[in-house]
Amino acid sequence: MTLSQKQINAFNRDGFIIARGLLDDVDLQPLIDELSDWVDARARELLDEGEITDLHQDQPFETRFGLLFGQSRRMGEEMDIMHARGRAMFDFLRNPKLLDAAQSFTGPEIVCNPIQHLRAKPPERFDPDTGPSLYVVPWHQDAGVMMPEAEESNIVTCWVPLGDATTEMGCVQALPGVHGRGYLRHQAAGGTTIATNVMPDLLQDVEPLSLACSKGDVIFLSRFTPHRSTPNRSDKCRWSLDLRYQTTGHHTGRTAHPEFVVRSLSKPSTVMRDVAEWRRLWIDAFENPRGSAAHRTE
Ligand SMILES: O=C(O)CCC(=O)C(=O)O
Repeated sequence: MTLSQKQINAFNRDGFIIARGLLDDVDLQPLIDELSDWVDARARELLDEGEITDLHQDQPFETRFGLLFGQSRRMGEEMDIMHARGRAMFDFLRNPKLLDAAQSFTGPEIVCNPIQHLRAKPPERFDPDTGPSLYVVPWHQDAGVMMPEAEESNIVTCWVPLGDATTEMGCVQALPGVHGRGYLRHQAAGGTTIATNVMPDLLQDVEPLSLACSKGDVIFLSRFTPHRSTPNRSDKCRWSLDLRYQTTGHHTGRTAHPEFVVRSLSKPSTVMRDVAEWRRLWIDAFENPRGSAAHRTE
């Protein structure tokens, strides 16, 4: 189902919307099962290496990763879409409900943009670092993590919780209405791209909104909407995907990594349906680096 005109108007006004109940367990459970298997296999590797001592195999999806991460931060290594390259993940990237909604912004020719992440934000007690990380992200616009060539590209961010993502769990926060100011200058920080953030003096006049979600909700964000996320003060992990879809033919902002066509009205044969081909594209990008994955800091 495409989004309603009311939802599109709200997106245009605020720079984001939460599409409540867009997805259900049929959409999410295959992915959760695949990720549970990934976590289990990784935990067994780390147990064999003597990195962890307790597999916590009876713990549910919501709590197991945090308990493992608390024993070794190496649990989080390579736990991302482009490294795990699972079949259920590939299928989810092409989920028709998600694409129908994204189509409201991109039109019917849709590419899956390669800037995408899986995040399992652990409870803060297992991740006591206070600095920016993949899990606690400073204020930024997605335009700030793209090459400047993508400034005109029609790219929408879809933030998909795989369970509840409450304020206590460190949900996304956004600044309403600021997307209308266009690209705001960003700065690099801490020597890591994870910390790219909007110059603080550009953001002082707007009150942040917490975008708390229930499982099944999806947040759509403009690439110019400043957003961040806060530490997870609960006992559960805050699992989420952040995906981006765009109009086919527009610059992706990340030429080092592969995009692929997920929907096409005019050329249906260009749609990628083969998980092996998707995996091959990512492996090739890592083994034969080219193009740019740089963030934007001017
Ligand atoms: O998931 C988060 O905590 C932050 C996500 C984010 O910053 C993004 O999707 O650009």
